[in-house]
Amino acid sequence: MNTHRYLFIAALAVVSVPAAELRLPDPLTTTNGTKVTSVEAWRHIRRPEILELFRTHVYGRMPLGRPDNLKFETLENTKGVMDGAATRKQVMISYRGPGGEGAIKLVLFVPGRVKPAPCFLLICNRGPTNIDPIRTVKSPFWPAEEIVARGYAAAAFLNADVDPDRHDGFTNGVHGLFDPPGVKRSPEAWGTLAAWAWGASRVMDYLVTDPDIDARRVAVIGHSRGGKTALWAGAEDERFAFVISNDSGCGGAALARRRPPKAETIAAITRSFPHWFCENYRRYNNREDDLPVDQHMLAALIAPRLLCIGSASEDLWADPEGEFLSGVEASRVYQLFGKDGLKADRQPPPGSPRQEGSIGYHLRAGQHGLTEYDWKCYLDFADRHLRNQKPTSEKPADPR
Ligand code: GTR
Repeated sequence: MNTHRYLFIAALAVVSVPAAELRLPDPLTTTNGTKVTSVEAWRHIRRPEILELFRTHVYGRMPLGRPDNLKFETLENTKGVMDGAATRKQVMISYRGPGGEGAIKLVLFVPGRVKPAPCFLLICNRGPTNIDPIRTVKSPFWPAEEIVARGYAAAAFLNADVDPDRHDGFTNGVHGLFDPPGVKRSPEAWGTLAAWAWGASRVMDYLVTDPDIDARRVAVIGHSRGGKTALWAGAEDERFAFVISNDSGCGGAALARRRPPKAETIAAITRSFPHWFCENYRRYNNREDDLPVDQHMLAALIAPRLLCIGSASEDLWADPEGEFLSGVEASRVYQLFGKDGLKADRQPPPGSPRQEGSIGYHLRAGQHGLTEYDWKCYLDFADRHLRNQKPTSEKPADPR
């Protein structure tokens, strides 16, 4: 190898692809090259096309929506918890497939003074103690007391109830229940992130039946692998009015094409977590430019609904700037709806959240995590944009 070529490769290895040279696919040009200039064309042509591309190449296709046999069983309904501020409910959401039965246990605190209440649904990927219903442990990962004090219901479930976070050849969790037995998996079959997103939609199926909840104002929130899941849940299920991606990184909000030196890449993530995505995704290992989508198009699938992207300054593995740029690039789709997306052309410094438009962004000083500060940003954003979204008596339809 000659020296020039060597230097060129060395330079590539330490600098991410500059924004102007990213050659991102255009959310507003259809696969056959037509420009999308109306909400109708977005809704009926380009949005379904992008959704299908993400199913085929990234997350895989869910084999079913709401199972006919979905059941809700209220295990507990206790008024006057949290010093009288809330009612605690625990609900078992169960389903059956050819491979057996499964269930998600939902923990829900409803504020006594707001009915029906808007709700934050946390996809918890950090074990049961973080969503302790009894509140012996009050984890900053789920500050249920603060959420309730702000007038929102706090709901949470464990991702592992839906599908354990282990690569076992897709035999456990909902894959084992619903995937046709004895049939070779398609390269587009759903991975574990899609399974968790499916679980979030089943929780939504319950929330629309609970008169204490205003199902038109439900936020879905997740951290890291949970943040990737929240984005995909919001893309697949438009009943979520607000989607929150906290430090979601690669396969979440971060642009795959940027490849900054310390960030996770498609090759790295499909090596460490082969079960998260569909099999096709690994075809783009070190070939990000060939992907027909990038993650700003996932953010765009949330339009015109509310979206918050949170990053942490030392969380280079998640590429904070790439997460920010997704929000910026998705904004053009919000503009099509006559809305501001993310009102910032430069990544704001730590501690200066941008919350003016329908896409919020904040950079927190510090490391990877979902902290009280992150929650404060999301609750502030909700106070500004979600709280006054008119509650209606009409329930949103199940998209499937
Ligand atoms: C990391 C993984 C990330 C992120 C994170 C998490 O190990 O590489 O993509 O999802 O785990 O979920 O905390």
